[in-house]
Amino acid sequence: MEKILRTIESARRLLVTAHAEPDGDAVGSMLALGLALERTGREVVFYNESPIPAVYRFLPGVERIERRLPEGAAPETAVILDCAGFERVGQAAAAIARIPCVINIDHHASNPGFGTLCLIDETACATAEIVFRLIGALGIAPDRRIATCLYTGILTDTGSFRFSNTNEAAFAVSLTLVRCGVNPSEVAQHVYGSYSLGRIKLLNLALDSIEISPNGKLSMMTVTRAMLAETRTQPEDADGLINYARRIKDVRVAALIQEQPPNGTEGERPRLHVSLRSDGSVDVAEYAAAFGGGGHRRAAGFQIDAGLAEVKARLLGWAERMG
Ligand SMILES: [Mn+2]
Repeated sequence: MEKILRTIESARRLLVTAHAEPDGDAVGSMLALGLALERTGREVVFYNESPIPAVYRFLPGVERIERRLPEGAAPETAVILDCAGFERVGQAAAAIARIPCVINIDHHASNPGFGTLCLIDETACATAEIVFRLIGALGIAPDRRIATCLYTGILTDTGSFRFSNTNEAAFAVSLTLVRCGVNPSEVAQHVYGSYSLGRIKLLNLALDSIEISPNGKLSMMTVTRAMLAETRTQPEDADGLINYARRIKDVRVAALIQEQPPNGTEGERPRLHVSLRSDGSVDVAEYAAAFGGGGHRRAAGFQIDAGLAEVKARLLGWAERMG
């Protein structure tokens, strides 16, 4: 923490980024830290390779997030937030690796500790909790904008204070953030209040795709490109749909298998992204790690170059081995 504070204090130009296909913690953490650093007169580039999900587009500063690294920006320091592995920043990983100092701030237990400096606290409920502490240690009092970003990170990563990572700090930090001007009902309305018609139609198709393993321990939900095209939705509209598959009685692990957007090469087979959620009795991070993925005991994911049928067969085989 001390070294990170000194490094950030001495930097004039910084890049803040988070994992591709960002969730509320990724977007909230990068905006909060970036806005706080700008308040102290530093130049900040906000970068994320993916479109920001519609439900997070209300966040202050969200219009500043670039999907391409601006040419000639030359930041001295990059702060990578909420990334279980360096490659999670996406295609700009190689360019970011050339930035002289890379700071890795995260709460995933599987984080290998990449970067020049790292601050990994797996007991933190969200990366936003760590960013809150960091901003405080830099002597910056969060204003309403910064507080709203941090609160959104904590709210979404704890599943509205329902998941097992909901700790004392989730409430203590949230109390401070509310005192800084956050309006919890307004944030909840943005994040959970409204679904577009397309997203409801996608939910319908996704629910219809649910398959359960013969022993009832695993549920699988599939979102294909054809479903997105039919409902005129974007990949990020599938965010959170896995929770429906997870809530089924007696299911221990839910898997969301999602076809990835095309990479532009002719005749390519869609890559699949598999998100896993567990009730805590099965370590899904361990399973994901076998495919080069990562995450937490109860929430993890990986990418795989294989057909849908093959991936389903593998998952079903795993379900059979769940004691
Ligand atoms: Mn997180």
